[in-house]
Amino acid sequence: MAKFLIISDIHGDRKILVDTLNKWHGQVEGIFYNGDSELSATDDVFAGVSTVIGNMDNDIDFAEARSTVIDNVTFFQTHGHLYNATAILQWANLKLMNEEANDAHADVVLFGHTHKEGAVVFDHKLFINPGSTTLPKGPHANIGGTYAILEVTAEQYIVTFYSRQHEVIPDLTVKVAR
Ligand SMILES: [Mn+2]
Repeated sequence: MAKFLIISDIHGDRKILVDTLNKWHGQVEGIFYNGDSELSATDDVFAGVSTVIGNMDNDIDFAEARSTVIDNVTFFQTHGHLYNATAILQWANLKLMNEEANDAHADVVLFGHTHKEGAVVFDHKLFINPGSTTLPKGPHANIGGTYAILEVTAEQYIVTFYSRQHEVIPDLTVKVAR
């Protein structure tokens, strides 16, 4: 079993990122930060963290997107604004990200931008938005901010969402077959 930490859209709230990284240090096989940190790409906090650029990031040294393979899982990571990820009345618009993810042969797609947490299977891939730790939107904004842990077992993907206090939000857990 492998675990991955996924966090996004801190918008300058460096403290929650440091706090969350400390909390999961040594317990995850990969750490993904999905954009809109408003920090420098070379900030110490990003050592060992896979990052991408968000629409509010000024440092052009952040990558636009990345594909990463860890433990036989291929991840496609991007913020979402470059692929029109924002949907007005739905959770997110996955169509353009999906085309890019197909080219990357991705199993799991990681994004942010909408500040709405969720995990869904679309076109045989698991799309995960951890939400924003700091400026949450959508029906679960009252939680006060979220991030996600993905567990990959031989048979399943399990996505668990956590609050800023690192407490599990049980109602949001998503389990899907691999
Ligand atoms: Mn944002």
